[in-house]
Amino acid sequence: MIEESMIEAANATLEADLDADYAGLGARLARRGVDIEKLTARAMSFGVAIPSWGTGTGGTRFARFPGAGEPRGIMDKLDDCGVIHQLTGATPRVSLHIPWDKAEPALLLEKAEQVGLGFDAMNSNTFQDQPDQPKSYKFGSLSHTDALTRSQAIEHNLECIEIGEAIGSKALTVWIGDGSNFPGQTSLSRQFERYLDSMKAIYSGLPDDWHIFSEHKIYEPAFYSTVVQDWGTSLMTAQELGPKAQCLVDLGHHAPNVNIEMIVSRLIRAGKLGGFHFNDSKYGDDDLDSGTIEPFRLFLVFNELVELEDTPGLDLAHMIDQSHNVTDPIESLIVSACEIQRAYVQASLVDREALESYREVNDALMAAATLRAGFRTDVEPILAMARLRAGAAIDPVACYRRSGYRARVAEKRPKVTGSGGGIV
Ligand code: LRH
Ligand code: MN
Ligand code: MN
Repeated sequence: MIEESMIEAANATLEADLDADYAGLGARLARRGVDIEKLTARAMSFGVAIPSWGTGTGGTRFARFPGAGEPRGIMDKLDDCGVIHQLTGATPRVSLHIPWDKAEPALLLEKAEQVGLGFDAMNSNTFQDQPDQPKSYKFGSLSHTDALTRSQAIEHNLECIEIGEAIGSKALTVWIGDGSNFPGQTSLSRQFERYLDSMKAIYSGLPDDWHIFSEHKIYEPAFYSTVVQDWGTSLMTAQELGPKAQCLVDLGHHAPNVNIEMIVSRLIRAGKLGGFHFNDSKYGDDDLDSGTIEPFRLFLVFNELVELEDTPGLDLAHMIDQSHNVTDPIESLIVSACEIQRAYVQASLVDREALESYREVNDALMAAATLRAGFRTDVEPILAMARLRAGAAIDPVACYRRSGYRARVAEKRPKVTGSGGGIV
């Protein structure tokens, strides 16, 4: 972890400027009838979970170029996540992926407590084969034609729930790579039936206070058809399973230009939105840092969330799901967490009464302008003040660089050489 005194010293050099910026923004917002303190309180209450798998350098199917001090396993990953939360104050939980992060639950809990973190949704993995696994997932997992392969995948998901229960998680996210690469390769209808039956078996093992999230993705690794390819299939699944089943929206899992904020709105209407995997993309499931390509789209998603935040039962799991190829993953995750929090605060300062009144009289121009006014407001002083008040860093990336954390862990963690593709 980073020394508290180091964060305090870094903040001390920036605090006077921040106070001035905060006062200036506060005065400007007051003229718009907005109380800056309310926004800062909202920023401080916001949290997004870090994906354990995001702390290592990712890769493409062509190559992976690891950096210095790559985490050796889940304990190192939790250390890195602890640093991210220390500096941002916005990432209080970690989402684990099994079996990548498999460890003794007592040790996971001990480490999490030591670094000040909790656990968010568990993720199962039936999109890869593990060395000691009897049945292969080459031709599918929960929807496989072979009953024994399906049972193996079901058992794995039940094991994820068991580990999750022991560490205080309350949800399981299921994403499968099942599908087909050739027209005719599989029965689109029977494959989906098999998937539903398997999901029902997992659902029946779900504790009462848990949720199961179905995560859709348009394509990849299957390139002709994917079993859970869109929110329609995901919603159908969640509705068929029952009240503990909900849909998870990964921002990168849609065709280009799809109106994701509208999907969000529809899923909330159905009472079936469970959570997010935030990331950004240009072409496909690029897993780029949140808010770096289409910040306006991220804002529009949060605009729906804020507009509908009083919907009874709405309790979302906000998680990041990124892959970092050319940056230090800790820095990318810090920046992403701040960008997601930024979109939330920007959406929170939209004048909803004015927006509604323009909508009522079909004043499209002023409605759009009212919305954009939120997006165009530079809320950085609010985010920085929220961090300062939480004991985090005013400028988290600068503080992280100055701390020398990466160099320090690189001394302990063996150098990893580049290899072929893969996401872990
Ligand atoms: C699939 C996905 C899913 C996996 C993760 C590693 O593309 O988004 O959430 O669990 O990536
Ligand atoms: Mn995802
Ligand atoms: Mn993905």
